[in-house]
Amino acid sequence: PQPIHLKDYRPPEFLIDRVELRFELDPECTHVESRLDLRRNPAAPPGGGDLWLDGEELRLTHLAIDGRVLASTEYRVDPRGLTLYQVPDRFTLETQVEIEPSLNTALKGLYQSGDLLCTQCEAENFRRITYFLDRPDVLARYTTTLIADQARFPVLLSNGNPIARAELTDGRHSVTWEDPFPKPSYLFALVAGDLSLIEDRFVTASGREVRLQLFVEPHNRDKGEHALNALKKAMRWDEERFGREYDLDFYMIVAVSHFNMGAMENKGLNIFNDKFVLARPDTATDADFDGIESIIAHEYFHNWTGNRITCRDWFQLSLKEGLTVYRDQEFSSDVGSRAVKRIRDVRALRTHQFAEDAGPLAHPVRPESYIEIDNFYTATVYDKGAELVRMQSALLGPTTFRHATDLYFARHDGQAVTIEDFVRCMEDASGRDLSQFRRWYEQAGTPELFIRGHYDAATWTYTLNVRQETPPTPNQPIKRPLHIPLAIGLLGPDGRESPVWLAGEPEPPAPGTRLLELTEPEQQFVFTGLSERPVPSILRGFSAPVRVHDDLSDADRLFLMAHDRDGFCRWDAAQTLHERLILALVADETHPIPEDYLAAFRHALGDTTADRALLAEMLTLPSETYLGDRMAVIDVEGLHRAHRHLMCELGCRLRTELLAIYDSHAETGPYVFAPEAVGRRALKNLALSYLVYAGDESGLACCRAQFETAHNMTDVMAALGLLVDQGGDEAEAALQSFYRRWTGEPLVIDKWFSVQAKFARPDALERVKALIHHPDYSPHNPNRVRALVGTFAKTNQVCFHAVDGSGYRFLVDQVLELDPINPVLAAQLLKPFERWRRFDAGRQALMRTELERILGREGLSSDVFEVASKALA
Ligand code: B3K
Ligand code: ZN
Repeated sequence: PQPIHLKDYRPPEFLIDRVELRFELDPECTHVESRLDLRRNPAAPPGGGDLWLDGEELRLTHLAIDGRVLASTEYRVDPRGLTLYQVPDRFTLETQVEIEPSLNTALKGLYQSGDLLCTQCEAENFRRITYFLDRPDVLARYTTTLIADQARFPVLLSNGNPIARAELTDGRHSVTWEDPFPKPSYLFALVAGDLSLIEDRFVTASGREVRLQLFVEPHNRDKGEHALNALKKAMRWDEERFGREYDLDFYMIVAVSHFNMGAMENKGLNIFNDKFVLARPDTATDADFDGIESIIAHEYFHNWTGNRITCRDWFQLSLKEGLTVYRDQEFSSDVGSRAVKRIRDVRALRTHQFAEDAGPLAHPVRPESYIEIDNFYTATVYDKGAELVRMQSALLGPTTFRHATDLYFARHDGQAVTIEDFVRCMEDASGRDLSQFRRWYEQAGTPELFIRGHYDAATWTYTLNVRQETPPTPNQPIKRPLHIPLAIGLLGPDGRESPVWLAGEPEPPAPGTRLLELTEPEQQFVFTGLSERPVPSILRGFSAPVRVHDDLSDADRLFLMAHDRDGFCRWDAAQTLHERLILALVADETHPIPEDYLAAFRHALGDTTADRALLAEMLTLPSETYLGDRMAVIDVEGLHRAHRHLMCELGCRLRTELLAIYDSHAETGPYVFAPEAVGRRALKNLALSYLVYAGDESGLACCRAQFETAHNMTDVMAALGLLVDQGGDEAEAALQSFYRRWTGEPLVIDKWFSVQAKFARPDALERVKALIHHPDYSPHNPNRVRALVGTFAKTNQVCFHAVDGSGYRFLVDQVLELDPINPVLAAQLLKPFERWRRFDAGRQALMRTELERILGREGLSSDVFEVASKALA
């Protein structure tokens, strides 16, 4: 397979103004008729006169221009598309094709999910439905008629508004939909099936009524309320915070059980992985409720950032994804706790994106080339992309940033644009020069900041020396300095904020956070007016996606953990303390647990006024995967031992405080999903886990009781996980009763699969292998595959990286089996191999052999080929 390059972008030679589609739906054989009004693009340089249309896996049965059927000499069909020789400047093209949704196991284009038919067109799958200029810079108005058997497919949906319905004589019916907004083909959607409708309404700021329609399979009717509430919150928030109103009369969401990703923002008709829609307190955890709220919001926000203004080409993917992630993060911060949201996002970024940036598939937020665009829906494009928007909002300040987004919406509505267009709006609205900032979009790799502080008692000054350096990444050996916003505070010995007063300024500013701007390889900042050595609070709110190496002492960190007003920095100080301790324990098992560290923990647990969720985050140890990335060579067993040892020590030495937390945070009354209640459950279950890891008998008793009696899935799963981790008959019995209780709820059964894959039990791999043959396992359901195989490879570091290579062989066997079925999913599963060079020589050799085994397979998909070959390069 050949890579595609950003530098080769050419405007389309033809444009499509109108699209009329007619589907005769049938899982075995669907007929698709299309009429396209095409015209030469005045803005494109003259081409050769031929027209290329994308089309894959289509059986062409009819082809006509302006009503005249083409002779076989006038066109050519190949596996990637159709060439029409010497076409007029303006014409109507008619095609008819046949497709087979029931055989579409890749879940790209039109496919069958259970008894439903649905579509996934982003990025380049519309071409699996009909011949088209399947690129995001071709925007057209669509009218779509769906025809299907009325009994089997009573609900027929597509984008926009329904404009006609008819019952046909042969038991079929038809519905015609019209979407008034021009859109790129990747936003096309249709759904057909026996769906149950849950309806609500929303009145927009300007007084228009929008009908909100959630379609689920009938047995899931009782699991839609949370998603609809989240949608209404998101709609209101986007009006208030970004001035964005919804633009159609209907907003439809359909939940399907077979889906490669989280959800899809098709215009007016979102299609969701049902995992991110369906929730009831007894079936979904707090994390599930949270995920639903943010993904519902994310897809809704795409209506403006993605749909009204879309991407010119797929290299610009972060234009819509980075910006929309930023928007959903802000939404979650506003409706929940800002500090906790920030901490979770930073944890995810540091665990996944930093690893990506440090590995063989590192790429800039705006990549320069790709083989398979499906491989570029990455943490870098999404989450680092969101950080770049966040940094621009910080540099501009809230008011100017809002002017800048207003300008972006006004200037580019209805267009397919580039990241450059977005940054230009930031500049034009603010008058700032962001030319150096743009490097963030081009340069891969995580910048590192080396920060040294020096206090001079004679002059009452504190000097911070900051050096920045970005390590080389594949194909980018030389890195240039970046424009980095660095938010800092200075704390006095009493814990109060000092003014961050730069020498040379006539007056001190008010005490609090100050945004410094780094632009040089090395810079010095001299702060004045400090009668005592301050403790610096560095990178407040995680103001830039960088790694910081500072010279603070453990005592400084304990001080920050206790006093910093910035929730993120308080958490970060605690995390660094945990990390240093665990790494010290890896080096020396007998390393003592410092008394002041224990005292800080004890103090935090005793502080009844502190935000429960934030406390839980602070007291959660960094994961083994994250800690591995902090080592020169990942010591798999050593890390696991040290991590366990510390959990166990904390459980023993803080037993009284932990039991007190457990008892005082018991669930009373019915489940509510609200920040306070979620925080209480998180802290309680964290306390329980320390106690159980310590082998504490009362802790174990609480755990058993919680598993038996809890009414919400958060508490049930917390207890079940701990029981499974302990192993033995009790674990087996708990798993059996859980399974019996929840057969018939696939999303809960996913949890049953994943809890068995997750823990570092000696028999974990054998168990996972056995579960592959369980009647409920299917390689055709991505959620199930991710729950079992994905959980094992991504979170069970010890067993996946077993020194005999058994984990690697297992994963590659699975990838090779899945590749012909679903290449997107197969490539997703390969992700853990991207870190292969970070391990010892023995494991590296084993992983290399497995990656080579993949590349030796004939007929590999381009998705898996790209990941495996780049990983080895
Ligand atoms: N835009 C979709 C992702 C599509 C992935 C295609 N391989 C979901 C989202 O980011 O909202
Ligand atoms: Zn998105």
